[in-house]
Amino acid sequence: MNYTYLIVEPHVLPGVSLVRLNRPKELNALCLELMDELVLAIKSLDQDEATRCIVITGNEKAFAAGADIKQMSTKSPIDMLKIDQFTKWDQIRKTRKPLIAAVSGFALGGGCELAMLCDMIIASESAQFGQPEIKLGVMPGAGGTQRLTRAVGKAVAMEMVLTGRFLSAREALSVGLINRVVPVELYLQEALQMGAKVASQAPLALQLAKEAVLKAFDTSLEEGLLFERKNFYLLFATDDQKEGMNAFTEKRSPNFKGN
Ligand code: DAK
Repeated sequence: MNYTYLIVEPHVLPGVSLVRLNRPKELNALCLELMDELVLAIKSLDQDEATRCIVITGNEKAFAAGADIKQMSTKSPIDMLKIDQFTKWDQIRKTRKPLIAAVSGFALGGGCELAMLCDMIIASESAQFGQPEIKLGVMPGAGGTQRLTRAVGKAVAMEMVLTGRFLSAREALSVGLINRVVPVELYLQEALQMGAKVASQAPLALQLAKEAVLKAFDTSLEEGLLFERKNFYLLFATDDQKEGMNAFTEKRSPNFKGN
């Protein structure tokens, strides 16, 4: 598949595929066409057996500066309803494989929301995270009030959402929004290495573990523990559970096959 707004590099490392947002002149603003391509690319990698982890990145200057304001500015509520962007965002949210965002430069509005929709975020020292929609007379619409608040707590989320203030990478790390900050020249490599570490684990265990962690966001502790337990039991039906435990006993590296 040829993409206009993405560069997709399958299997850049064993089990790791890379999706680069590629609309550099517009700071990777997430126009509708880019979002369509992103949904397609992620869906096809999610179905690709040789991909066990997906890394999403932009470029040094911008991960993504948000939804395309120029494209959005003339839309009516009915246009928005018909375009139904939420379904696309939901499709990305339902990706079974782990998603890692490698962020440098601006991650604003929908860009910050896209990074937060990923399971982990590796940032360069120049990364800036923000929800500046308030300055446009609107508010976040793709998780910026919900995922952000769950990640950083009410005080920081309110400040970001109500004033539009950006967080530096260091601040984002200190409030728990991201996993790691590294020098600019290393952020992608670091994210890919993290991806490779993830990809070396048993795929079904990854899928069920991701599901269980995400469950913690929308359930009670009691229900979450029950969900976790069922996923845990289920993994004992996999070949990879036998392989992982046998490999430990035999003092060798496991060879996970995804069954
Ligand atoms: N949209 C369109 N174009 C953008 C853009 C954006 N979000 N951000 C930057 N650009 C374009 C600029 O217009 C400029 O294009 P030209 O004028 O050269 O043609 C080019 O990228 C370079 O930008 P600047 O010249 O402004 O560069 P600077 O370094 O001076 O400033 C900046 C960088 C990131 C601080 C600035 O560009 C900026 O403030 N950008 C807007 C950031 C922002 O407000 N982002 C939030 C957008 S609202 C939804 C899902 C999600 C959303 C909504 C709905 N549904 C599921 C329904 C999300 C909404 C948003 O993200």
